Amino acid sequence: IPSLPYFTMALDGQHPIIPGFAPDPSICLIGDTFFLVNSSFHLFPGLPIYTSSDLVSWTHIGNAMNRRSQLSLSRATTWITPWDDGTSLVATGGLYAPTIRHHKGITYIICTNVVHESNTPGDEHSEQFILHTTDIHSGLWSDPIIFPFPGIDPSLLFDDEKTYVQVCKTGPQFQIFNFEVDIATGKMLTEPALIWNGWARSYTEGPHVYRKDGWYYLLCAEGGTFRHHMLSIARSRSIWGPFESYSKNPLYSADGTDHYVQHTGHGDFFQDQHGQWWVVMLGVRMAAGRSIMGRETFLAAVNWPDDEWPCIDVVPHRDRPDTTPWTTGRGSSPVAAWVYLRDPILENYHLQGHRITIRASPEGLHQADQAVSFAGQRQRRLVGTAGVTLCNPVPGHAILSQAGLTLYKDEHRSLTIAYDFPAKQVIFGGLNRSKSYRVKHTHAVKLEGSIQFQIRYTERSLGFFFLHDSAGPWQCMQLVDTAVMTDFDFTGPVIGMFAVGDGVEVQFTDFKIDDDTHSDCESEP
Ligand code: 6LW
Repeated sequence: IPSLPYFTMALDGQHPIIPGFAPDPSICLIGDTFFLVNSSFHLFPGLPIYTSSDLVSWTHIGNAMNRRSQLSLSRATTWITPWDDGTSLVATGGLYAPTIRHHKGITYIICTNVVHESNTPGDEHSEQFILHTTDIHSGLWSDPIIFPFPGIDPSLLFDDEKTYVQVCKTGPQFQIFNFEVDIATGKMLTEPALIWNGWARSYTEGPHVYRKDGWYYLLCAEGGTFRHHMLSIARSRSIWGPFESYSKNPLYSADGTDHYVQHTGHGDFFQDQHGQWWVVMLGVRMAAGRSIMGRETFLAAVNWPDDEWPCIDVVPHRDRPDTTPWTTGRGSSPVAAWVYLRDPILENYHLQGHRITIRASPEGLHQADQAVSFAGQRQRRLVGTAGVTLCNPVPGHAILSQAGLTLYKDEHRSLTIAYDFPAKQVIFGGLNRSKSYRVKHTHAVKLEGSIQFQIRYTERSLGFFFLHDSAGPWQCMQLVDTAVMTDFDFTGPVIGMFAVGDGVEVQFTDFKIDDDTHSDCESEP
């Protein structure tokens, strides 16, 4: 590995380069800039794009699925189903596992939209789609070219004049298929052919193919995306196989180790400007059974001598390393960071400067069938404070039922602190996957003027606070152990404002997230 200025501890595979709800990374180099994309499931805009020139400092520049007309996420709902070891899997539909590639001046993203037809687990279908842009900085992406294939995690290989799609066919067994595609139209030019069953033969997914030294290397994720997650690899002289599995598979896994970063897998290799190979992969930071940030993106160096198999170079840590290279997206576009749920009615939101107006929806956060009024941002730091001021709406608006601040994962799992207007009280509400954690606390407050809400978070706990009279002090409504929000799930925490009621406009100001200035109350239980 050459000694590059940016080859520091930051790149040891133990610090996320994209923290907080950043699974299934894919990356490509365009000129001197790296572009990285993640899955986004039920969030709109979808498919966040991050850039970096040194692999350490990352900027969230925008989102590829950024017009409501591109695709509907109305069935990006969440199922809770039994998982192999008696726990439950929290599976959210929507945008899964994109691949980003650049070819002849055009940047492509190929991805899957998983549509939960109903609220019954198993009742789903998936559609694959390709987006492209001729200027990735413009944020102007095409409408999707949609093609049916019963699977997930499509990838693209530009191979001389041909373009191939590799995709995981789901079913009782997950297998990797390959077919030739007309990249301009999405038309399949060959029948899909099975090219690999995987090494572990357990949830073999997330395929990417790389041409190197006359070989086609096929990298896959296996073992399911949680405890037994891994990367495995095979190679062939032909894209159609036969693929020979690496004798030292799994190529990388944290399973069975005591490393702080667990569930590592689903990755993408790439070369930097100097020819050095790297891998981006997903993982979770796990401390005492808690991994509140969801699946995040990690980077590690890859040693890949000519004609030999690659080797992923991770420096293991048992404890949380003290420093993190994340720069909280310095220079990131504030507009890029805002997310809504599924198919939002964008006219209901005015996010200008520090003033935010949200038109309340009749549906609350626990519903997913229609547009729910919510606007938030991904939690990026393990320790921080999110806060907002709720301005007293026009008096007499009894039809406004609740407005406040929430840490939201999906319609089954959220923690909220809000003002309940008809009941004239501050209300904390908490719901988790097993519904074992279902609490509600109220505190009578006659609202005159505004009220402030805060969520203070650490790796272990979440504190829900409010301040009515700005002279203080802050009052704590509830402290929550983060274990109640740690699940085998696909998504991650998003913190934002919500408003439930009948079309009333609610005014908020001064929304902040990941604030690291310490406040006067301790949030550790
Ligand atoms: C994704 C699959 C996976 O489609 O999780 O970790 C699924 N791997 O490849 C959902 O993100």
